[in-house]
Amino acid sequence: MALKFVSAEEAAKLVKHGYNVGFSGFTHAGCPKVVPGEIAKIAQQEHEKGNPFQISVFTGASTGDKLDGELARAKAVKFRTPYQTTKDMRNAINNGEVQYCDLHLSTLAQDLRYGFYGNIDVAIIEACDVTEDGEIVPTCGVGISATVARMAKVVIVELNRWNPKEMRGMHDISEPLDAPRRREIPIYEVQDRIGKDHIKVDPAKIVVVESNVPNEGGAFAPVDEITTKIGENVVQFFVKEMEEGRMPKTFLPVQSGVGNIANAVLAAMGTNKAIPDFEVYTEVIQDAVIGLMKEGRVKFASGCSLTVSNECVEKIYKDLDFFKERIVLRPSEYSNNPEVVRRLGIIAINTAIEADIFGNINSTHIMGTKMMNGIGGSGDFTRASYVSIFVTPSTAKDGKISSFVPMVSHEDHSEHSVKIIISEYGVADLRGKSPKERAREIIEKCAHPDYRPMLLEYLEMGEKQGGQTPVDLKNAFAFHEAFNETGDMHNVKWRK
Ligand code: 0RQ
Repeated sequence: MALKFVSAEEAAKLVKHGYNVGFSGFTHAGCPKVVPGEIAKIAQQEHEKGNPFQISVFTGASTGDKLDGELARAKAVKFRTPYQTTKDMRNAINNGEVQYCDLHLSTLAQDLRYGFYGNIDVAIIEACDVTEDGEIVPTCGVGISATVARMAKVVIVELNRWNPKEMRGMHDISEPLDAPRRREIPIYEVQDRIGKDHIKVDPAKIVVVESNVPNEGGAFAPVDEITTKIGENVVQFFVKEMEEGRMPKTFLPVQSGVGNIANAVLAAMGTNKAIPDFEVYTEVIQDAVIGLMKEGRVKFASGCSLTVSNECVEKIYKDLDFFKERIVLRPSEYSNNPEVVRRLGIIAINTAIEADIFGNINSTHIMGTKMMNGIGGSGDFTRASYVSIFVTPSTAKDGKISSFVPMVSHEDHSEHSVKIIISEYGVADLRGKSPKERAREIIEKCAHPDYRPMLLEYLEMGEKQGGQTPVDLKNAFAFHEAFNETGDMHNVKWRK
């Protein structure tokens, strides 16, 4: 059956007000780049006529500006899940225009199948190839594509020729059975493949839009003094763990979060030869992994997306035979699956916005209220990992904010899941410690020296209250209040 080709403008008309729309991709990688802009135009035209036009947006993770940015600026989004990172979507969430449900990324595809959000009306999938019998080959990100493409009544394929169709073979696509018939996920080693190299749908529901648009991958910030020190501290921790027999000398697969700090940590791991050549089982594969793969330091990477700079993706495309043997891109419910994470003994390294002195982590909210990005995959990995690590610079905003506070203003990862915290000052090992012991460990090893006396003072006030966890409720948010009132946490005032 011949595929139906239409313009982006025509395809966008298939999306109606009130629809649930599922998009491909994971971070900017693999997201559709031309149809969302046309949907935004329709929304603006309808709004000008006084008509409502808003959709619910379901994706693997965050997306690029051509998706979240364009739709948010056009006020075309009613509901958004599970993760976002663009400035305009973040603002729309924080000013109440968009209802945002921040979700563990591994759960969305399954929650959609279980009907928690209703049907998917239209799926929009970026592909490097599509065949007449309905085989769709994704590009740099997979996310929830297989599920939304299967569930949707209409599948708009953005055939983006910027990506070579020889990418076929890099993906491993399947969907698990739903409860109560789910079986084990047969990934026993990082490189195991359990699915197909494409998404398969009924070709009758496909319409194809051709495009040729580069990815939106910006370059990483150069590694600075603080991120370098954090990276070195992570490496020192691993070396000690191996020396003392708590981590196998052959090492374990690594997950690392997204962003500059995570990239710097991986780079530090690659440089230090005390760390053996290692494997990566993660969600986002960043530039550092690709560089280390070329050097033979990273042996294999399983991920959900190639979240790399355009310069880096071009290198991958020029050397596809090499990279197809060393990279597999999976749906997020496999790349982030807690069953697999626990089985493989993954080392989870994620970044915190703030940590409290008991080891609770806030990954998402600034001063407890404003959404930054979302929990992403950090929870999928942290809870199930062999050892969970959170990294953060000891301060933010020129030292006016301490990343270590008496009580987190929002909690994403609890003290029960967090094993190690690392800042540029050192490594706090929370394993086997009571809350009081953890507090001293975090203050002494990780907090900025400026804030240590204040944190110790708080701890002593808490200890006077008695109990297992030395919390002083009157002063638990004194650091945050000082920042909100004076713009600087140094000006903390205790309530007596
Ligand atoms: O602000 O952007 O204005 O400069 O937060 O912080 O230090 O540059 O670090 O880019 O790695 O982001 C936790 C947000 C860190 C990210 C978070 C301000 C700081 C800066 C960014 P500016 P940095 P990063 C894999 C796993 C949750 C999801 C996750 C994240 C900006 O890593 O979203 O882990 N993680 N996913 O100044 C006020 C504080 C602050 C603060 C930092 N205490 N108070 N502002 N900032 N700490 C990815 C996926 O799931 C796809």
